[in-house]
Amino acid sequence: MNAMTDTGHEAPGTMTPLVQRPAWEALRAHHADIASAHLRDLFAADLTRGERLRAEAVGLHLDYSKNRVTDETMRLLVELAEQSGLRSHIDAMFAGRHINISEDRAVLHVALRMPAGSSLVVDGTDVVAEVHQVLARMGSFADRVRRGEWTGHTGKRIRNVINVGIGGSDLGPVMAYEALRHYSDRSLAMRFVSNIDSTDLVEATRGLDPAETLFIISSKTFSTLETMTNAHSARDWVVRALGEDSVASHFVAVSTSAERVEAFGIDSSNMFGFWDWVGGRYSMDSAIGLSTMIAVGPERFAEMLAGFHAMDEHFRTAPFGQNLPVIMGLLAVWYRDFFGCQTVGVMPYEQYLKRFPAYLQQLTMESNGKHVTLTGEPVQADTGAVYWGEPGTNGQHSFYQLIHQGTTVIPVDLIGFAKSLNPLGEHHDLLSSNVFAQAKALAFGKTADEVRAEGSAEAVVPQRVMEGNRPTNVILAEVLTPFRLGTLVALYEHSVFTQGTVWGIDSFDQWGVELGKVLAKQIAPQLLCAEEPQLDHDSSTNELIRLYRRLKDT
Ligand code: G6Q
Repeated sequence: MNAMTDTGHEAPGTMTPLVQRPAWEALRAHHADIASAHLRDLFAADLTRGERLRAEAVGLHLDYSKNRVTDETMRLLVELAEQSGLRSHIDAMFAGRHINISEDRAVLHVALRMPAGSSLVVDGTDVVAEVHQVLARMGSFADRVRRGEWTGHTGKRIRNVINVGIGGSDLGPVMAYEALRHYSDRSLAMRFVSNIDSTDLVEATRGLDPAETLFIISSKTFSTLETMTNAHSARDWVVRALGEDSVASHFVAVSTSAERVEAFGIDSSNMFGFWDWVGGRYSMDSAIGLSTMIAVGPERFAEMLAGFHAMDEHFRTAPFGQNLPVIMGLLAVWYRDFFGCQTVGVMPYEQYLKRFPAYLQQLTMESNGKHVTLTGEPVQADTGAVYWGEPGTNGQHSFYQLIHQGTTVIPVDLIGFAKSLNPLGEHHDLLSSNVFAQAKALAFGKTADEVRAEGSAEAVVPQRVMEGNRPTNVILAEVLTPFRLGTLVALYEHSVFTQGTVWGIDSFDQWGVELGKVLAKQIAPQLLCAEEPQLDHDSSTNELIRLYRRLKDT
C-alpha cells in the first residue's frame, strides 16, 4: 500500500511511476497483440460483443463496443486505474482535499450540485449550505428579472441580458444557454461578450436599448483584462445613455472578489459569489451560471444540477468496469498513449449542443494539457489529446472524409438522442440514422471485394476502399433536458479527471496560459504609445511591432 498525504494523493515518490505500473506494462504487451486486430474480426468472432461492451447510468447509454479493445483490454485498463490510485483520488476530491496541488486548493465543483440538506464540511465550513444560500439569491434575482420586477434605471422592463466573461466564465454559460434554449424565456434576448476585440461588444449591443439591458459581469477574479475592459466599455455605453447613477440597475457581478466588484461600482448586494475551490472551467453550475438561470428559470437550473449530481454519484460509487466516465477516460488514455492518437472528435447529433465541442475543448485541453506530474517530474506518457467537433450531420459534409479515409486514427464520440425537441416530419429519424451509420461505417468500412461487388471500375477501387477500424463511442439518451445536460457535462468532467489521475498530473491548474498574458501586458504600451518605443524583444517580435505601428498609422 502506498503512503497517502493529506491531499489524498500518494505521497510524492511513493507512487509507482506510470510506465512501471504492472498494468501499464501488461497493456503495452497486450497492445502489441491486438493493435492490428480489425473491428470486423472482433465482431465476427464474438456475436454478443455489441450487447456486452456497453454501459448505462442515469439515463445515458454508452456503446463502446466499436472501440479497438477486447474484454482483456478493459480488464487491464481498469487495473491501470486501480494502480493509479483512482479510487483514493476520487474520494479525495469528494472529501474536499487540496488535490489542486500547484494552487493548493480543493476541487469541489461536485459540491455545487449536492442537494440541499446534504453537507460537506471543508476547513470547518459547510460548503453545501453556502452553495444553497447563493442558489437561493440567484433564484430570487432570476425570478425578478423574468417577471419584469427588476427594472432598469428608467423603470423599463429588462429585455436583454448580456453576460460579460471569458474562458470558464463564458464557455459554460454560452454552451448551456444554447443547449437549453428550448426551455428558455423567449421574451429575453441573451447575449454573450467575451473577446477583447471591440467587435464582440459592439455587435452584442448593436440595436439594443441600454434602458432595457442588464449586464452580468462574470469574473472569478474580477481582474481579467478582457472582461474588465469589456465591462468598463459596457459601463460607458450605459452611463452615456442613462447617467452615472444608472449603474446599480444595469450591472450585477458574479465573482469571488467583493472588494474588486465594489471598486468597479457594483453594489455587493448585487454580487453573486462563489469560491476558490471552483475552477473556471468547472464553474457553469456555480453563480457563473446566472445567465443560464435567468434564461431557463431556477427550477430548470435545479434540474440541471440534479443531472450533474446523479452523474457525480455514479462516478463516485459505480465499479470502474461499469462506470461511464471511468470507461471513457480509460479509453482516452488507451488511444492517446498506446495508439498515439492526437485528437478526439466529439460530434453531437443535436443542434442545441452546437457549442458543446467548444466547451469541451477548454474542459479537456486546459485540464490535461500538462507536461509534468504532481511531483514536478516530466510526465512519462503523452497527455491530453486535442478535442474538437461540430454538430452532425454538418460535419459529415465537411471533415468526416479525413476520419474515414485519412492516414491517422481519430477516435470519435457520437452523441445522439431518441427524441427531438422540435419534431418535424421525418427529420429526427433521418438525423439519428446517421449516428448509427457513421459508427458502422467507421468501424467496418468497405473492403475491396465489397467495392468490386458494387460494380466499381477497377481503377478506382483503391480510392473507394474504406479501411474501417476507426473507433467510436456512441452516447445515446432519450431527449435533451436540463437534467440530461448536467449528466453529459459531468460525464466529460469525470472522464477528464480519470485521465489526469492515470497520468498523475494536476488537471486543475493552468499555468501555461500565464506567460502570454504577461507578455501582452508588456507589449500593449509599446502599441499604445505615441513615441516610437525602445524595443528589446527578439528580432521577429520587434519587427512585428514596428510593422503594426506603421500599418495602423497609414
Ligand atoms: C478556467 C480558467 C480560465 C478562466 C478565465 C476567466 O479554468 O481559469 O478560462 O475561467 O481566464 O477568469 P475570470 O473568471 O477570473 O475572469
